[in-house]
Amino acid sequence: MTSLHSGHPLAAGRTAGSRLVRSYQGERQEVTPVWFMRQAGRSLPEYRELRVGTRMLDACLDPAMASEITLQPVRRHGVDAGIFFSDIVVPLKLAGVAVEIQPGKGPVFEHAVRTADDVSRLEETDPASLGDDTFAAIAEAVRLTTAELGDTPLIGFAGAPFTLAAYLVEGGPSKDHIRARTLMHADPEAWARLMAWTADVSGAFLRAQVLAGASAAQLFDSWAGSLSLADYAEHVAPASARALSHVRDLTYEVAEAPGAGGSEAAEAGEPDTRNVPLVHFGVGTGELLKAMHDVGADAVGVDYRIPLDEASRRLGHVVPVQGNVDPAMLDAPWPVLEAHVRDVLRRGLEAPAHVLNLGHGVPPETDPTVLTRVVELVHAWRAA
Ligand code: 1CP
Repeated sequence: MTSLHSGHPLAAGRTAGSRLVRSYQGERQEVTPVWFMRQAGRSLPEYRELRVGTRMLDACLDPAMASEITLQPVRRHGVDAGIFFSDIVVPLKLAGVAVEIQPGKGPVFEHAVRTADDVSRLEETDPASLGDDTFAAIAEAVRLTTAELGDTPLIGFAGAPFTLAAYLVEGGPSKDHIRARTLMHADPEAWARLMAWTADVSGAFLRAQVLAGASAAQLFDSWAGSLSLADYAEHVAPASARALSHVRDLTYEVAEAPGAGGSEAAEAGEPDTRNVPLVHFGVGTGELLKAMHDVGADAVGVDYRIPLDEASRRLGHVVPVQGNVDPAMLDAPWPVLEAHVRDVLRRGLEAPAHVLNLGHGVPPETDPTVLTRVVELVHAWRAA
């Protein structure tokens, strides 16, 4: 176990009692916390204005800009967390992989990784050599952001090895990630090496964010839903566990005055040591929820395809859930959206705790005033 430094927002007590952190730790809050995947980005006019003339990955590596973009949706919507503005391919770029993000398309790689030799070329960069200097711009952006956020937690994130491999093997976005799924069977040894390398690079990126001040971390395995449970368990889950192991050891102590709403341990005068909460999310992963929890996550993100009560049942009713408003509903008439959000909140009661989110990212054409209204609705809602 490794203690976070005393100035970290969790260790210093600024975010340890927040609705978000407590919900991820399974303690139901009177007010359900809410944030949105892709809350920073093209739905916000202030984002589009700031990004003019700056390429996506340059924006991610400019600490002042990345920090400002992260803060924009927190100021505007009053959400319960910031999600660090970056991208899942940023650590690959920092590890020397030639990648760019093309507007309207997504990550595109100069060289696709298709063979064992291609994997060996990646391995010429030893992930263990990626030190503080590699992630200096990331750590600086996180520090700038958490200084502004005060007692609102920042969520750090990284891409899970499979989702990153889905881009690396294809060389860019793909529909069914078929080349990646072929490689895992055609050359399981090369596949395992690719997954281990990616896990360590992504894990180092996640660790840099948490050490610099993030109060929770989310692993995005966005495309894991294209896998069968058997393939996930055999060829993917070990690497996702490996990615999370880079932050699993990070702990802090909750120091609350007895009787001030502190934990049982604190009230009994015992040290209350907790780990930084880890969330695991994927799209179309209804069949994988249990396996995705088992890799070492504290909470599981659920997309909009299965209701939260069913997701909670599949997780044995013991795992905090996050989700799962259908992004398509954001453009529906307010009464339709409102009824849907209330339904999600009610179903979320089946889990020990619930963080309201979308089932996937905010669509770029979303009217941002609708998101603010959803936040107000969630914050005003109470379990009957
Ligand atoms: O120029 C632009 O504005 C490009 C659009 C954009 C943005 C705003 C991309 C390209 N990435 C991002 C930021 C981003 N990416 C965040 C920011 C923080 C926030 O949520 O507010 C996050 C968490 C990501 C993570 C990410 N990138 C994921 C996982 C989450 C998810 O949406 O499933 C994935 C799959 C990517 C790849 C990616 N990057 C960008 C695009 C358009 C894509 C998807 C491409 C595809 O469809 O395959």
